[in-house]
Amino acid sequence: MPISAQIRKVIARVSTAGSASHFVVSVLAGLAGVMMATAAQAAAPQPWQLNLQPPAGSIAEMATDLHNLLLVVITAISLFVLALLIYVGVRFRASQNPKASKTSHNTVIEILWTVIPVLILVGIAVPSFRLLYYTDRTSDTDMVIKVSGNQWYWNYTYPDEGITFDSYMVDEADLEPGQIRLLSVDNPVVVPEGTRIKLLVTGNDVMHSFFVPALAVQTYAFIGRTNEAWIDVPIGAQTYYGQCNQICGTNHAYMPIEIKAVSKAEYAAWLNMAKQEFAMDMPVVTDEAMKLASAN
Ligand SMILES: [Cu+2]
Repeated sequence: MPISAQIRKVIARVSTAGSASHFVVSVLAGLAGVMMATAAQAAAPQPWQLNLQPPAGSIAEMATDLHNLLLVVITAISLFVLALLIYVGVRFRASQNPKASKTSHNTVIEILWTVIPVLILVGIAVPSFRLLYYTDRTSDTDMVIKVSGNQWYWNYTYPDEGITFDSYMVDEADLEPGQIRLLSVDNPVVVPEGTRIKLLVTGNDVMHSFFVPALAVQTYAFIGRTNEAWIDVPIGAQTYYGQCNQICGTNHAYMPIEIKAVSKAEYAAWLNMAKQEFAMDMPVVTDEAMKLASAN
């Protein structure tokens, strides 16, 4: 069942609980509305956007599901605590309780307020760890892209294809129709649709962070260290935008990420062009068995 349908179901259930929950219903309905509205947009931030960007691929879908589950849990807990506070405030107000109770212990309640939160946390840990280990599994990928953070641009290397290129933000004055201010770049990362891609993320100077919200990937880029991550690019021509997510100096805001998912045929055509334009200096091992994607 899609998440929006799940939320509607929760709303329907809450609605039957009575008019006291009217406010919660409005808030949840609003959130569901925003989620459905954003679901049709591009993989870029929208003006006045609430909630996450529409998820693309299995990782982002799992992350969004976890986020929505936690939203329900945290809303329920907050409302429960609020209700308790209002109850004790009214029930035990000074005018009705001139002689205050001296009660300081209640074993049953103390056990309950320890055990129930523990059970909630264990319940949350299950989907949370499932997602964590799923994002960690980088062996089952089709291709490899090495991402290097620099002050203030990204460099992308396709080791198996023998290409490498820098990717700079397009200045506002040079924007062409269809390009997005602060997000479009001169050389986007072009990838074939429906592909699982291993990312090897590193840095050449200070700390950066490779962050593409719609694909639910965020990996730090350190000098002298290579972090592995993977993205599950779904079927469909789509451009995914991201930004450096670690303050890295004056132009931190001006080193966006643009990942362009295209059809396999378009990718092949781009690769032909890229092999001319972005060829690496070093000789490359092209033997199928030596592909990095197959190395675990
Ligand atoms: Cu940065």
